[in-house]
Amino acid sequence: MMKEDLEKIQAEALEKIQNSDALEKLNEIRVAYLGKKGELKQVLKGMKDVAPEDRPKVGEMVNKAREIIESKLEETKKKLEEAAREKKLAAEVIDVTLPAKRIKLGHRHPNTIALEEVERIFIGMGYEVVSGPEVEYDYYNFEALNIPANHPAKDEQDTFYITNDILLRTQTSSVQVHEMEKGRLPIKMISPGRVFRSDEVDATHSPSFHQIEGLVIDKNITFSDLKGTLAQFAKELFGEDTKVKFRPHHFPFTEPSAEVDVSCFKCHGKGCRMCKGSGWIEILGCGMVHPHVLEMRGIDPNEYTGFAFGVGLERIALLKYEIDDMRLMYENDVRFLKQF
Ligand code: 2NM
Repeated sequence: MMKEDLEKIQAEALEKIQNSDALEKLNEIRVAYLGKKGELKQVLKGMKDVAPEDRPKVGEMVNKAREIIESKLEETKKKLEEAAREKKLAAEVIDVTLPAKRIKLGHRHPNTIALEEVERIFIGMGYEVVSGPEVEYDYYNFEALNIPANHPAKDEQDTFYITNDILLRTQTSSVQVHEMEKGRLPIKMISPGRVFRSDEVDATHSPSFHQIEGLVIDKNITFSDLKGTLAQFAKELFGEDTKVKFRPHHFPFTEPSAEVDVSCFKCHGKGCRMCKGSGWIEILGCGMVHPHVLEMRGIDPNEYTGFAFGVGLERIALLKYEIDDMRLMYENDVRFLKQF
């Protein structure tokens, strides 16, 4: 009788184990059959009705059934665990053919992009890139450039003085004076760098901005060389169909001097907001190096001549990238920078 009960319990347990599809269910089955109040314990409770001589045998049968159920539970548990692991691995498979995540790179400042573009153009024409000190003697910034003591540019309103004769350079021509001083000719250089002027901040002014000045000194350098050079520069910077226009101007360090306009690269001369309707945009100042400037550096103006030009880097960058406020250039807001 008891044997049949046991066999029935065992068969039932094994079937339930066989049909279970989750680890939690196995646990429920374990409790229901092998637990403190489980089916097998109930059988053992019925031992008191079993004849004493049969009790060891019944005990052995119960143990046997426990072992069988136990091992089936264990075996099924392993199977379910293995299945769960396979499922997890399948879900975690990496598809190496998927496109990679976009890598976020930093951005070059529009000033840097414009500088590298200008440098590339002049290096292509055989120029050397030279830098010099931002803190200068009055002599290199003004006097050697033929700017006399009473010149308005020397006013404290315009120039940051450190002492009476030491200042923050207002132009990078000072670098070119140092270069001429070395006495190595010919010279073919550009000097990009930071300059300082005591200006109020607004959409087109800053007390600290950047300039690129150029200087060529050799035998037989003429105004035609200057025109050809700047025409080529304008074409490379703003496009092949760009025209240049030279307007007479005055600088103390060049004679003759000119301001240069380029045909508007936006409207191609028709007139638009960018060129304020004129079709032309002013981009730089230039001229033939004043004989007095050469003489002061010990260069004989009868043997050597030269041309020079100066261009504002921010101005180029603002134009090229159509930025309408120079202040944006100094704020380093990533939302601004990442557009370039
Ligand atoms: C300009 C315009 C015209 C210039 C002159 C010199 C030097 F050193 F050779 F005399 N360097 N740069 C120059 C000439 C700069 O900036 C608007």
